[in-house]
Amino acid sequence: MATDLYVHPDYLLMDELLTEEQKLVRDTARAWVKKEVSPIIEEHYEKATFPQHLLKGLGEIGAFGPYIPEQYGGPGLDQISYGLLMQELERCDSGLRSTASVQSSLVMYPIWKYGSEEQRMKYLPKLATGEFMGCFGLTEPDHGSDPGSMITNFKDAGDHVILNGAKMWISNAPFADIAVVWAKDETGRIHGLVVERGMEGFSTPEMHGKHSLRASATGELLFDNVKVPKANILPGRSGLGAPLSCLDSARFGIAWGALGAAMDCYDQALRYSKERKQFGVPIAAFQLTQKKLAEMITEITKAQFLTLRVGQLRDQGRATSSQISMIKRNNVDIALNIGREARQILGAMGITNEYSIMRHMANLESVVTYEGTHDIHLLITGMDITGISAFSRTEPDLSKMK
Ligand code: TGC
Ligand code: FAD
Repeated sequence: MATDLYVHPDYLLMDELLTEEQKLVRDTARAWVKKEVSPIIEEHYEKATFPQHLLKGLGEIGAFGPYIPEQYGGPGLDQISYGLLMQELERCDSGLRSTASVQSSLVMYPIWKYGSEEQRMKYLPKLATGEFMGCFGLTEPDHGSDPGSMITNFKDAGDHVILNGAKMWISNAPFADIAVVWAKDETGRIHGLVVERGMEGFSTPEMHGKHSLRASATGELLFDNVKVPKANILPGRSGLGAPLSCLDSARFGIAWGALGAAMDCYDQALRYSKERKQFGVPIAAFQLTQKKLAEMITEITKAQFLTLRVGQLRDQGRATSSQISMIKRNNVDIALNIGREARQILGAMGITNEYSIMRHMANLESVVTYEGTHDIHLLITGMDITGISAFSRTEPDLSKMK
């Protein structure tokens, strides 16, 4: 990849609404990414390897559990800082952000919110530094958008439970030290269990052949009569709402991250259009190029303010799941469209690995699917504004219609 010249677009002076601490967190992450990640990311993407040597640095910039309180080893930052960190990581590569947002929102968050004090003290400080890495097992081979139908289950066996089943498409699985796994008890109620690498009957085969998110490791989680101590069950919450509340936190980070990818594509297209000449003038002089760039910066600016507002609401404890769902859907959608337009502005150069646009586009095809597909998020908004769930397997309750 060419030298990382990224300058972030701020058309409506959003920086003025950020605190000094938030800007410091963002700028530190940006400088670290430019120095440590930009020079090597293309090679890892092409070889489909995850740059594991970056884990310590990710911990040092606060990317693992940014909002986890200091007493558990986290930096105790606010939600907007978390968002800005994810924005900077995905500005470079969605896989890098995936690793950090899974660790933060899908592993540390449930342990912090629903774990016992012993579980918090045992896992959180090591997860914050990257000494321990975690993954999150919700999706199964036959149950993706409908996780409530999962079949992974456990049975009571005295001081431990016996876990059986399989999870698929799990980010970080191949190298994770622990997995937060969602499984049904004998009554069919969903619980979170912390499964540790080394437990007999637990394996994490890597999945290969991805054309997307190639610099992130994805795997399966297989449970063959795994003995999990009861002390590893998260006691604080059960039911499908428990994993879905973790998704709220992760989707919030993804919304910021996708915006980062969009800004990177725009920034490269703008710079290229001013340098590349055809018909004797920079291609930026053509009205059709300007239309593309003008539409990109408009969508980016709208998304910046949507995302910041949900960040403010989340910091106040007022952001709803549906609001977070909307920004995840919107920001990934605009990022995909901006990637496509930016690629066209670069002509043939746009398909090469000298620029990150094509890599962003391929990565975003995963991002638009995981953490709830675009269409599932449309239906979440639909449910919120009508009061009727389109996911119902039975006749809708029309008395709840808004
Ligand atoms: P439904 O009946 O609507 O809800 C069941 C219970 O959950 C509550 N709930 C939520 N609670 C907290 N946060 C949310 N976002 C919630 N959404 C729903 C709900 O109130 C209810 O509670 P209760 O007390 O009444 O029981 O559930 P449903 O079975 O109809 O499904 C709804 C649906 C489709 C929206 C949901 O299941 C869904 O979001 N599906 C998408 C699945 C998904 O996003 N999977 C993500 C897997 S993890 C991942 O992709 C990581 S990628 C990581 C990376 O690399 O970055
Ligand atoms: P399906 O649910 O089979 O959906 C297929 C199509 O049907 C989609 O277009 C969908 O929108 C549509 N559809 C489904 N139901 C409806 C409906 N009711 N109405 C309208 N359309 C519908 N999961 C984890 O648990 N942990 C992870 O760490 C993780 N990491 C991932 C990493 C990558 C790279 C990828 C690609 C996925 C990851 N996932 C992870 C899984 C991800 O969350 C699922 O892929 C996603 O939830 C969709 O499930 P599915 O792929 O089974 O698609």
